[in-house]
Amino acid sequence: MKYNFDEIIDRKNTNSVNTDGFREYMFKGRENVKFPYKDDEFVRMWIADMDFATPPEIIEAIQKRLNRRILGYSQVFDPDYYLAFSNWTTRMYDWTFPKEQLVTSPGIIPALYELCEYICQPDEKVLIATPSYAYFQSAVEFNELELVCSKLNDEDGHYAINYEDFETKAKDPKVTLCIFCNPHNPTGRLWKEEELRKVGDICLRNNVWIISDEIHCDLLRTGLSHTPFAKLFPHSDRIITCMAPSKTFNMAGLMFSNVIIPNKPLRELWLRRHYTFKNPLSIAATQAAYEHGQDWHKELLQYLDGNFKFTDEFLRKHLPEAEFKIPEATYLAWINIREYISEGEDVKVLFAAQAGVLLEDGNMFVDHGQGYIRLNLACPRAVLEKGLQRISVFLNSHRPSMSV
Ligand code: LCS
Repeated sequence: MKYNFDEIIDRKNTNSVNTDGFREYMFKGRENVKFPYKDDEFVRMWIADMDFATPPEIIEAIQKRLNRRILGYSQVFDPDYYLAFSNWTTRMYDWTFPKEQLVTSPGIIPALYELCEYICQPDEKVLIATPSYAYFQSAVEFNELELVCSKLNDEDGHYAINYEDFETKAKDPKVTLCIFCNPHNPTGRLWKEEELRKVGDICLRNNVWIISDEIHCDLLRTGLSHTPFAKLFPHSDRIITCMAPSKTFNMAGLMFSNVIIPNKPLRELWLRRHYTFKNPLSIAATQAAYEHGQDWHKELLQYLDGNFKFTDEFLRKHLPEAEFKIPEATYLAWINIREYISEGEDVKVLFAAQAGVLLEDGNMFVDHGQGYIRLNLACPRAVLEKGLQRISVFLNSHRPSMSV
């Protein structure tokens, strides 16, 4: 390996949410909870960023831009930015899009907030599939729109769309937008073409716009490939694609994402309303990621494959009643621990207090996540091993019958 994913990097005192902000972010309102661990004694497997260094090619590009010494108002003017990104999408997904359809945003979350406002009228509803990344709900409710949830079928840990339920909900004339996570956080499903086609047909037939949030689309198990939703419906202008370098290259703090809006009036509304200036370091970094990040990305996927294999073997051996399938996408492990935990237990606090592990409780994913935990596996193997060991020691001594 050219890059060292085993390196343990100190993130303390870097204003990182992961290390410096977890108390405020995870335990807001529970300030009285005391943990028998110091901040840097926790194993952190919660928020979805990685404990690996951002690729050196990106750091160098930022340094090069810094050497130009002036950091004034900036936007993307260089046509090479579009070329870099569209070459990436062509190489990775055999898909591209016209240059004029590309806008950028300081993140996909802010884009979701804006797009809900621009697409929906005040009394309309937005359809999502649950469990779901919680910010989908926040974007909808912030805009005072109604959230409509279609539960994914959980067939022994394999998640699938319940088309009948999805269509019934999409048929409601007040449902005008679907926010669809492709691939899916938290379950890690990489939707097949036929699944996307069915969902797309239902939405478009019922005049429902689609925002396809594809932020996890580069984080697949080796050998698998991602299908952009919009690729399957080239004649529709009602599918908006969100992609970003933030998850792929561990640069979420640079706040720079791509939004592809084929519909002209919507794009013009976006351009009129959206704050136009960009961080010059983020532009340089993102362009470098798409131009020079390929080797690092390949090795990252291999390392993640190894972390998933390790986790799978570990769970089979030490927590045989946990249900887990290596996901097709994301660096997140969605694990059913119903056999070990009682309903109503404060899972996040329990793991922090008794195992010294920071993780996400399935209940944080809008609906339909009860009994699950989500672990972020994008960390050095030694950290992963430590985290899993702590989890297994804790769960094996904490049967539901023994809980208070
Ligand atoms: N969309 C999805 C599906 C995500 O999973 C995340 C981050 C974002 C958007 C955030 O986009 P940004 O605004 O950073 O461009 N997911 C996280 C998660 O599951 N835990 O921590 C972050």
